[in-house]
Amino acid sequence: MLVKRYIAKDMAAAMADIKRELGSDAVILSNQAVKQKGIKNLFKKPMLEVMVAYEPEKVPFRRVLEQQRNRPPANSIYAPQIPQQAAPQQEEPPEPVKQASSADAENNPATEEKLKALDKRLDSLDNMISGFIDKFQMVKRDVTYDYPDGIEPIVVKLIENQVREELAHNIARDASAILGRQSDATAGEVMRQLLLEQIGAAEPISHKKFKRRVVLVLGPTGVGKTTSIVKLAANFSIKQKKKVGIINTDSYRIGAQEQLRTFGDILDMPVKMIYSNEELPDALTEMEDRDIVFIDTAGKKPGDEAQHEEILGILTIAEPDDVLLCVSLATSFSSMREIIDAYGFTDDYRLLVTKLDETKYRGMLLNLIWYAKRRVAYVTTGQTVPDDIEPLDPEAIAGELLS
Ligand SMILES: Nc1nc2c(ncn2[C@@H]2O[C@H](COP(=O)(O)OP(=O)(O)O)[C@@H](O)[C@H]2O)c(=O)[nH]1
Ligand SMILES: [Mg+2]
Repeated sequence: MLVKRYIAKDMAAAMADIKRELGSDAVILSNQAVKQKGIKNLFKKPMLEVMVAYEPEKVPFRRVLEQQRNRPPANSIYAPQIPQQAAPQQEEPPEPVKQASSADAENNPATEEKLKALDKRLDSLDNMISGFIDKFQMVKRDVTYDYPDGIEPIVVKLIENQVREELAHNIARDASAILGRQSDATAGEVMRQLLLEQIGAAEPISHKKFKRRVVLVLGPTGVGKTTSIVKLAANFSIKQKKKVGIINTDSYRIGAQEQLRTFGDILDMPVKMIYSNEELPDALTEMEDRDIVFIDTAGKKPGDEAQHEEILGILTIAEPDDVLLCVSLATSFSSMREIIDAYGFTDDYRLLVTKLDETKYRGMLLNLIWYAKRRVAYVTTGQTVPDDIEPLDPEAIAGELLS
């Protein structure tokens, strides 16, 4: 990764330069106003300095050649640092070679798709292996469990649906105790009731009249935060006729900003991009007339200290009414645990569980609720905006777990 400095008159000009030069994958590291040196600049407006990180291999080859040939654009004073490995000596691009280079591979959408598919298969393998281990342990311990009639097949079913073994047995033990006291109850009924208790009631966003609601959405990269915000924003504005606004604090991916702006235009709602927490109070003031304001955030690696600080800053400034932690169900239990642990510092949140369509195992949802000890606000079931989102339906989930 290389870092490059841009100086421009404002953020819009800087972004235009960055996008033209480095493409949509460039990541903004920081921005600050800078006074230019020299007496002639003494009374001029300060310029904006933007630091950008980028992968040289992701800068399209054509752009590297253009950078070599062209002068810097008029509104940015930067020193082009053309990376050695990306800058060929010859003027013309070389003849295409049969074997694709790794840089080509990274830019090739088909290869990216393949990598994503591979990632998914690894996650599903991880889930399958955990399931086998659970089942194996279940068989091993079978002899030591002495459940009343009808409980054991349900425990097996739950484990087949990828409910953690420990959790399935906890529920079975509670059910056994209840059945010991109430002889007229059936095992199926009691287990279903205990599952419903474990799943908990849905807690979607509840908007009250004359009070603006601020909803902060957190979670790792790629889980579906932005897509879910767009789905919710569309539902609230189209179906419930609410005035909705979106503040995007994810200034890292330029492509993602464009995606949100496009949706904002289609839905005719304000979308405000901010580049640091200092801009948040003004952005919130601008959206004072809205019924609901969604704050989208950047996802970073679990345990990232800078992210921790940034989120704490947003929590303090925005004082959100709802904090939703986005977790994808198409993840292994160990990854889920890592995410929940990483966001432990935000004490009062609910879950927004995405990608239910990517796994048939509803046990993962139960495991997540059990480990996080939080209620679920919404689940998402696909990529279609605005349809593929709904408040959690505990009855339906319990039904699927028992089928
Ligand atoms: N299959 C499926 N894909 C989803 C769902 N929600 C989001 N996605 C996809 O996940 C990818 C990342 O979504 P995005 O909203 O950009 O994630 P963010 O980085 O958390 O903001 C996009 O390709 C979305 O279309 C879902 O419920 N099901
Ligand atoms: Mg996003």
